[in-house]
Amino acid sequence: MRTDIGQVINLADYQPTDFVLERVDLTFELDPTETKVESRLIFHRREGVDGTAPLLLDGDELALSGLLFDQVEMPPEQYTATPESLTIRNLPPSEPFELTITTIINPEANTQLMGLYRTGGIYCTQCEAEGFRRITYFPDRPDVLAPFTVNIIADKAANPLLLSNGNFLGGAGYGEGKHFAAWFDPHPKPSYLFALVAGDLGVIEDSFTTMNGREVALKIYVEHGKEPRAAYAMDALKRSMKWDEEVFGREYDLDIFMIVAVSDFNMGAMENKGLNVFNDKYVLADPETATDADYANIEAIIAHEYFHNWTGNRITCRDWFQLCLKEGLTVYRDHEFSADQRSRPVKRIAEVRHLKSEQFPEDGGPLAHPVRPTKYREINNFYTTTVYEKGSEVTRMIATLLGKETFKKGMDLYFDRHDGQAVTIEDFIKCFEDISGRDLAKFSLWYHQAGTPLVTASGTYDAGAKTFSLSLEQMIPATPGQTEKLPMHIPLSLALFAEDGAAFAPTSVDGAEYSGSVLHLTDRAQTAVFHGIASRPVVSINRSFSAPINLHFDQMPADLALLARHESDHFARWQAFTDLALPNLLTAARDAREDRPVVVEQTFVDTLLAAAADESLEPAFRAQALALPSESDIARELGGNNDPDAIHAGRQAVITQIADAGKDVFSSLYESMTTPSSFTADAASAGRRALRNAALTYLSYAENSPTRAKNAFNAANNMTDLLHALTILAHRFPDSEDASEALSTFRERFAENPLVVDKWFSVQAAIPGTGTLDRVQNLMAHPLFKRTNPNRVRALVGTFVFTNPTGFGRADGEGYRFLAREILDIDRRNPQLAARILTSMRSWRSLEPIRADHARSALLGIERTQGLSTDVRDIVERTLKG
Ligand code: B3K
Ligand code: ZN
Repeated sequence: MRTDIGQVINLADYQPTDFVLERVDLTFELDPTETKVESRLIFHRREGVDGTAPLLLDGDELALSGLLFDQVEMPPEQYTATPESLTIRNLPPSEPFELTITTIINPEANTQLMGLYRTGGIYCTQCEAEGFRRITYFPDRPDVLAPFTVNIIADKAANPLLLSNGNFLGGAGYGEGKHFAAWFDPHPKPSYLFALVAGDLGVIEDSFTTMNGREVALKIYVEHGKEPRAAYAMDALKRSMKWDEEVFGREYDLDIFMIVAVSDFNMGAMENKGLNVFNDKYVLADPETATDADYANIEAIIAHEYFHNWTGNRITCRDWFQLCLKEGLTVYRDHEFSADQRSRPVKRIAEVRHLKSEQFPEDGGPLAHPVRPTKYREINNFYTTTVYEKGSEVTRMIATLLGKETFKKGMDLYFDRHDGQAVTIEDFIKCFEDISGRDLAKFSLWYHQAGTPLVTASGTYDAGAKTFSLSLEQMIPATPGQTEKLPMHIPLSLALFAEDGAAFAPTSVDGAEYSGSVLHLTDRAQTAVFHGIASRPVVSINRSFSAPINLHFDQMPADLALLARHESDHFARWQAFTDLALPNLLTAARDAREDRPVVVEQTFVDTLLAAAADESLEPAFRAQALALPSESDIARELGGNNDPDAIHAGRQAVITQIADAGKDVFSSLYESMTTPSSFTADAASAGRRALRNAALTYLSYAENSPTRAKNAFNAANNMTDLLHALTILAHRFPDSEDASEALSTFRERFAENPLVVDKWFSVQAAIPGTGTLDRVQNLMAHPLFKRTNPNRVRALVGTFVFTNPTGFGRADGEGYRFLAREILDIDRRNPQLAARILTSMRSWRSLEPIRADHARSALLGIERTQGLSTDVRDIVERTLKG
């Protein structure tokens, strides 16, 4: 493991390699502890490069066990091998040459889960970002592309399956008890897209006929016995393939597409060419074990990895600074896919909720960085919500600015112009500038300036002139390393409504470009004047969340109530509910802190209950309106000196008042929002379940009794309902007999199913209140807890530190000290996982002083520890400094 302080890599230092890699030919002789890797590489020196420059190859914890030059052993004085690099001198000035590099690696001992490792008897790889260098010495960077041939030799009985990227060339027996398989991937690819899987797995098979009539074999490999649970993933895959043809004109390009599900995986999934490797959490589903949210995630992640085939694999990143080129764009594509498969406004609401709860705190804290960063110490720490989700929002803004059709033409140009290349954000933007003729310089700043812009708006109506003037001002907060910010091009989707809810059509607009109902804010301050407005309008700004900004716009509750009832954009309706809810929640938190009674505004309660009962609205939308901003949303809006206990108490009081006022509405929803007894995972049924469960939550407050949730738990015939009832019992009535009984029943019923056991841990880790820390510590000693399984660690430790502000953020600081101890323990095995969990401290500065002090001490304790991984060292230092 790399435990140095990590060298800083700067975008400005980018240089192409001195040598061009022409071909890669790998042979693996698999063995649990001594796998032999023979890599034959054909290189030639790049034209114009100094004829004496050495060849530098990357390594990580490697030992060289053989090196041939054009099949002849290389004299030791010609090279230097260390665990981190192989440097070869005196190479030919221009003609191609072949190197054969042999390394021996130990997959069993690889607990970092980077490179080649073994999980549950399965060999599998994870190479992005820099894992390939843990397999063999290689120019391990995304701008080195070559076709790969892969030969795999392994014990036949233990590994009937030998898989790699590309098309299958053939296989045969190979000596006693062994066999081999050969794969060829004709599409030049960087090493991070390499994959190998070997072992004994079950499979489900299907096929897809592409738009040009080519047959593609589809295979999803899972543990034996779990095959039926991969059916939904297969269906999602076929829908993704079709959608990418219809919407982006992209066709698949190999004879076979494979997905392998494994249970020990550091993230969600990986888009290796033709051989995606997945965390089994995002493949396996059936009604008994998966929630509606699980189904939606599976659909989205299957699509995401598949879409990478064009945005990431065919066109890849020149260097890791360009990560958002593939990630932001591919998230945008998977968001659009899910919106088309489900309800567009409900999907948009969920996306914005996620963006605000995860990315906004990152952008407003010490770990803030631009969508395209300019320096890093550990690239794995930049697979962030900023790169992914804000990166997706930036892509969405291009579509909003240019309009769907021009955006599509720009994408076509990008695919045509750059297929087979490793490119930059500038290359991407240039395609849209060329196709639209628009100057996107001010827009491009979205990639380079960190921080969530604050747009302040105020409006005045002139009845005599029939004009409405809207003044807008943008401010981008200072972030680490960036104090001065320039104004950016912000597309604000905007509409004006009359008292009766009808939209005004302005006769003209000056002061700002307003086209296709998008107002273009390009200067620091601008006033747009809308002419021909017959009466005082109610303004809806940033409809569909057209720009990822914070908006300060003082609107009267009555105006918000009008938008909540009449906005044709349902996202904006939901935004109006949120804008009505937030001041109530903020006031409640302040009142709770001062021991004052909490009183909720009547307009808010009435509007919310009217929407809950409004049958013209889809149930999923109503469920979203009823799910109030979370405790961390409230903390973010309060902005500083935060007391998690007061925020929690205030929010609970608000919920109780809504529940009391709406008891009848909620019981009738609970009765009426039933679904057929045979479960279907479609969005409409999921929406009905979501609304019914929201009603159940409110009823648990109104009735202040576990009985209804207990009955719901006993009656549930699917995981969504079962888990919801369990959550109410555990979170609302943690000390009740009913809660402990339900938790034991749940554990006993699902003890053999690891993904459901994860849910059992998560529910308990999220129980509000100071007692949960003890519970979490006891659970860590439970026989079902597995420290080596990232899903399990995330389910217990991750849920606790990320989603439980009152439990984790205890006033005595015990939660922060617990985290510090766990980080050091996890870091010894799996630095990436440790670093990710440590980002839960990103908002420590906005805590009240006593908690902030405890948090700082815990962070300092980590920082002072010797032998930290580069991953954890980077996060802890930035968290303390920024
Ligand atoms: N590209 C991978 C993520 C790799 C993370 C490496 N630390 C999955 C994805 O975004 O599709
Ligand atoms: Zn991705």
